[in-house]
Amino acid sequence: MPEFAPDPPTGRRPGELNNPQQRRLRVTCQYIDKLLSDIEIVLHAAASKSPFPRYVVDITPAQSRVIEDHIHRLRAQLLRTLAWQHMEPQPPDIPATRAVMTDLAFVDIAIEELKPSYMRGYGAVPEDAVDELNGVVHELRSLVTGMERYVRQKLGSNLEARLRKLEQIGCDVDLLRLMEQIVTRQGLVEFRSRIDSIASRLEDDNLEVALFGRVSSGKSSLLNALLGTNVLPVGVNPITAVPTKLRYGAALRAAVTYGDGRSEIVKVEELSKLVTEQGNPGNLRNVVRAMVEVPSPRLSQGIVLVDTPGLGSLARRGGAETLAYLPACDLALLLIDAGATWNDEDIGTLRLLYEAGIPAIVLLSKTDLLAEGDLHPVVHYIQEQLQRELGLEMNVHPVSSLPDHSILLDRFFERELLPRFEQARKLRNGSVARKIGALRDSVMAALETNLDQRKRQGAELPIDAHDLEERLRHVTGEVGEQRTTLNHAFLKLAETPEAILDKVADTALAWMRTHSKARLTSLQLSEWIHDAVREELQPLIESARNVSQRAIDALQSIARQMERTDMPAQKDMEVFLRDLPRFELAALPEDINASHWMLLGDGVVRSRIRSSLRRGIGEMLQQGLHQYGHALSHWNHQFAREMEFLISSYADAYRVQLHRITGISKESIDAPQVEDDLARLKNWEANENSKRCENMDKEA
Ligand SMILES: Nc1nc2c(ncn2[C@@H]2O[C@H](COP(=O)(O)OP(=O)(O)OP(=O)(O)O)[C@@H](O)[C@H]2O)c(=O)[nH]1
Ligand SMILES: [Mg+2]
Repeated sequence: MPEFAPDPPTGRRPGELNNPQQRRLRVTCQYIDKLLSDIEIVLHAAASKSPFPRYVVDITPAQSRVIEDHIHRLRAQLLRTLAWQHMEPQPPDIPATRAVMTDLAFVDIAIEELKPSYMRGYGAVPEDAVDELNGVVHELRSLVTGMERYVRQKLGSNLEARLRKLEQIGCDVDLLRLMEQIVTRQGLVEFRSRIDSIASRLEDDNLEVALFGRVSSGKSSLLNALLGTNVLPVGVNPITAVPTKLRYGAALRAAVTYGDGRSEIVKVEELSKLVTEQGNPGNLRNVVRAMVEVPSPRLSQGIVLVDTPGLGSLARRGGAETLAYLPACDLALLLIDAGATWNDEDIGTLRLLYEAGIPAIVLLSKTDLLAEGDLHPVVHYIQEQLQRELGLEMNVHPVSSLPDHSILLDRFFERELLPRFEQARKLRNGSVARKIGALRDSVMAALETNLDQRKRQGAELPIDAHDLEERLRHVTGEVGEQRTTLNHAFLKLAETPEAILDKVADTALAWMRTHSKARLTSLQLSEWIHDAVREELQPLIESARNVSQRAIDALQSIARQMERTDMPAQKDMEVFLRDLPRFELAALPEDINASHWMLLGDGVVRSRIRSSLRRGIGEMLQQGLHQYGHALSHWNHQFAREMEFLISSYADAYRVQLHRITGISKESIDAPQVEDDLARLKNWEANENSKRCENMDKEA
């Protein structure tokens, strides 16, 4: 080494490049590697199943191998190049799942831009193509959503873990697990969402028991007494303004959900500020639901009790759209106040429950208020009324929330509620078992068609596959578009306080003229305002129900034509429609005294009523409606998501089966494996029975 050679800068080894130069070297190597990967994609094009190939394959497999050997050498040299500068390739830092999700998000955007509203940029879309185009969009989208779901749920490992957990708590999931394995092995992805939803049903073994009854009938007090708590606010004035669920938890805890979908844990002492009419007048804070966890042994078996705001005058009116306001529940308790006179609201609520197919138990509350000998005649009278008005033969159970009368409540819980709860659980298990059975039938049908495919091709088709496919597309499109249509309508409703004022002024005028009265009380006005909002909402809810009903009808008819047993039921949809938020005005409007207008013409009186209302509550109405619009929009989002999932979980499976039958989808199959899987499904029951007998023998 020459004597005066300068020292290299601190830390630098001989022959080493500076940092930017090293970075450049690394980036270039990475870039070259990426281009090599592109070449690999080109080489593999011949083997790819893509229906949109980019390359004309002019390379033989042997040539392809030689090129790959070259790539291999080039990559080895890239590594040597880095090693020369004492560097290594950096480890990857993007999770593959995130990359897949990002690409799927772009796929989703691309699909969205096929919608008629975007297509119009290229010229008018023919009227007769609009529905089908929407159908095309939503068919594609449902597949992307299914894929996203799968990736998000940890690529199916999640489902396995869930099934294991279910097994630990004593669920019989063997058949479901076998189907999951077969579906994965045979690439029958169209069944995954249904396996998933059956697993969710099994996991959610809670059964909801909701308390109904007029304002102040004692619902909240009864729940407190039943659970040995005082967490629910009670009082003589209308109290409960937000449906509140009580479920088991190791410690007392409360959470609320707002109209915009946000949830938060709140202090138990603060609950009353959020869920009561006094603490949160007109529900200005826009709470849509509350949940309290209570450490009561009575809840530990999975009973969830639901405290509800009374249906009030809604119940008297009835009608299909009122059903939407009912909280989703498996069993209802209707409280009739022994201290009040019996009225047709109680009948109305029972009728609503009956129409919604919710089994109900009738309770006579506050029986401590009755004199000794009065209990029996009162119970008898109510039973008679139920028989006369509804034709229902029902027992009425006396209860009281006072501690001295706790025996009544205990007896009711043990002898009535628990058995009914068990019965409801059995019903639910039966329905899940039927769903699993139907799924097994359709997985078998899919496997059989795959085996039979060659035979079927060219053979006479027993059904008009083209027509069925078109109908499926129509259903998927209509349900998929519903979310947007409803959302627009809800937000529009929220921005039209003027239309509500118009309606109320009309009603008020008509009432004044027919009753020759000049005073409009604040209670009357408030009720008319609520009615007007509901009337605006009603056709929207009706149309949502109609679209959903039509879709389910269509799927059922398609399933029958395809001789399938797996199909959605109308009941599946009714549950999604429930829990519609209710509109509440923050305060009562003032009375209107119209005595000196009475002699004026209708037009003038109407416009005076209107301006007086607008002065008094215009701003409040506007604000209330605005919030209501958001709560509705959030509800719609949830409803649409569940509905789309339900529809696509069936429609996808039907569609794929049609493709199989017509030979459009040509799956390369491992025939012996398919036969084996098919045999295992076919012999499932026989095997199960013999296993059970063996076990019984062993036990004996
Ligand atoms: N004597 C007697 N009073 C009761 C009983 N249960 C409730 N009350 C009283 O009835 C009133 C109303 O009770 P709540 O439990 O708030 O009634 P609610 O049905 O929840 O009322 P809302 O939430 O307004 O619909 C309160 O003043 C209670 O103290 C009972 O069993 N016996
Ligand atoms: Mg209450």
